Amino acid sequence: MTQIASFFMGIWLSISAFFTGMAGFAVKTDLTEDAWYLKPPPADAAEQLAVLPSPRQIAHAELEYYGFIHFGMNTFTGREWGDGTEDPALFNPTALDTDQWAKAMADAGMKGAILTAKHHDGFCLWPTAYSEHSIKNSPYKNGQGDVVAEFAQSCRKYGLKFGFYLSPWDRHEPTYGTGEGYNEFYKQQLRELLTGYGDVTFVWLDGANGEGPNGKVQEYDWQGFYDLVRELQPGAVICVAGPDVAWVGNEDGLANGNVSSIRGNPGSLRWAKSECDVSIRPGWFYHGDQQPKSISQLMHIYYNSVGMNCALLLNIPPNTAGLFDQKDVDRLAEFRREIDKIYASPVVPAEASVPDAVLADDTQSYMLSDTEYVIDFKLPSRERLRHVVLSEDSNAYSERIQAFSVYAKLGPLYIRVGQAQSAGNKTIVKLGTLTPRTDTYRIVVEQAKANPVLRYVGFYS
Ligand code: FUL
Repeated sequence: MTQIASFFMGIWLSISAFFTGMAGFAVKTDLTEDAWYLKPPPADAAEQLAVLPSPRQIAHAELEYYGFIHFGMNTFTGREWGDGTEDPALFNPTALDTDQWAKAMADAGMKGAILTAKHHDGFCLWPTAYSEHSIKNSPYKNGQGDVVAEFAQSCRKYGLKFGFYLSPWDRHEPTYGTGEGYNEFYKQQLRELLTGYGDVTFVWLDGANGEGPNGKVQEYDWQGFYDLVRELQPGAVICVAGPDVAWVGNEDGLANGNVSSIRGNPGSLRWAKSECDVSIRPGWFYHGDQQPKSISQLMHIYYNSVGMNCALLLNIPPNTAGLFDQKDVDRLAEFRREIDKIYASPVVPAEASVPDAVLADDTQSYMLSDTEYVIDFKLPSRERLRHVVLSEDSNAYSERIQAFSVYAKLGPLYIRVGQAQSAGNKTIVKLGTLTPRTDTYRIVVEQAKANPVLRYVGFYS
């Protein structure tokens, strides 16, 4: 039996490139036979299953797609990393309008936004009491301005969750590299941002790190920073150099394969969904000679982030006027329209081998029994589906599915038209362009840590 199975597996693999690069032929008609398709769970499955998201991580996962704003001294010097010696007088946006940013992001379908309150050059967009290197010594509003406050208010107005980036690496601050002295300074700044601007949803702690101007390297009191965030904004997630949300590992916005939210090594596993950060332009900061990414690049990013159980953090850099470039606003709107197309035509199966609970995108879920890893769906009519969306009830049962495939039935054959690894909170399977028009689809769970608990299976034509 095993030999026959691997023979057919070989056929799948060799023909797969013809269909989608992911798809392939299965010439068996009964995939349940001996469950030969099923791979064993990993050795540490039990430990992994005990790892669950916290309430703040659950709330964060629902946001899916949110904005990043890199704005500050670099906008005016044309650099990506300032060295901290810049004159605050250079910061002078002439038409700054944070409502324009927030409206563009909300219209784009984003659910939140994160502003660089301080980048590595140390220049602060709020009038901090702890440094002179800030907006209060700039011509903007004659030193009376506070971009963090304006932005937080615009986020509230347009229904966006608000967050800030406070670079731990500070190339201006003289105490940087002194240890305790800088840690206290940093905590004071954190405290100002955590207490002065209403609800904070994201605290984004960047991992880039270098020497201070004095040649010293700072030893951060990370735990002290985290404790302060927990004390003052218990609902906020601490991202990247923090415990709640992990960096996907590149700045291209690409997960490159479904990513599990369970991280770390056996014995010290923890939950942290990956976040894919990327800028709509080549730079994080605005440079007039750069152009926004194309729609096909952005859609590739969407499928490789939101579609792969990750969050998407898309940066839009305001220009020296203090506005989003109209080209970026238009591209964001176009991106929204393309994303909406994925979900525009749901097809609810007329019959399914699992209860209806999984066919509705709500909070009900269903645990597959040992004999239900092959799930059959009959659509009301023949359709050439374009996407299948699969969500596990990972909030309550952790992530269980590690590999699954989607098949379309053509005559007696089941053709594999899509494939994914861990499903998690949300996986979008983009089906092959040669998917046949049929009313019979099948999902096969090929590997799981324990019986999968499905929250939603959605079909879209
Ligand atoms: C990096 C920084 O060095 C970049 O300037 C940018 O802020 C990016 C999001 O994170 O580590």
